[in-house]
Amino acid sequence: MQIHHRQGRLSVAEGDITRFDGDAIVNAANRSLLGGGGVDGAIHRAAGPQLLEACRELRRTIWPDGLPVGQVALTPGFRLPAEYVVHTVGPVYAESEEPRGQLAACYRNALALAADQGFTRLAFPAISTGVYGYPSAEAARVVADVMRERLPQLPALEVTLMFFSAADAETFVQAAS
Ligand code: AR6
Repeated sequence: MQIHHRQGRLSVAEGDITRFDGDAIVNAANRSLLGGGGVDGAIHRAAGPQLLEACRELRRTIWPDGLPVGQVALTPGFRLPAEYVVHTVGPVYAESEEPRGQLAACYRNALALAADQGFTRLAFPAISTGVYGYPSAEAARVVADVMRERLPQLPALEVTLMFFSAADAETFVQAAS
């Protein structure tokens, strides 16, 4: 399934983000950057062990205390079809005092990094809506607002929101429209 919005520059798709063949995919990581379950685990498995090594290097060099919530870090995609991975850390919904601002920061910072790098095709998973417990419909409204705000300023970028199930994609479309 693929639903196009905003002159075709924002697509809502259902599928496995590790199969996305574009400039970059976004990873819903954790602060350690050293892998985990969910989409993070799937991305590490598909990219191969060099991804973990690259993440360890980020910890050694730029982020010794881990990646703060809402920030982004770039690695190659290694064995993934996507050339790069933009790692970010979403808020844990129940523990965050400003989940909305933090979730929006993940999307804004990933878009800004992609634009800086000259990427034209970028895919996001539904950050924080799995283990981190962010309600899907609420997250959808945050994501839609960020896209409405930022995509007009980033004319070269095509964004795909990749949902793991049709139900999640449908929730997004309902909540965002
Ligand atoms: N492709 C696309 N979406 C996926 C895939 C996939 N292959 N696998 C899962 N999803 P989650 P979070 C969806 O839990 O809530 C990890 O352990 C999933 O259905 O992966 O940000 C990290 O290391 C859900 O809608 O990320 C962190 O510790 C969405 O991706 C923690 O989980 C996000 O679910 C981060 O939790």
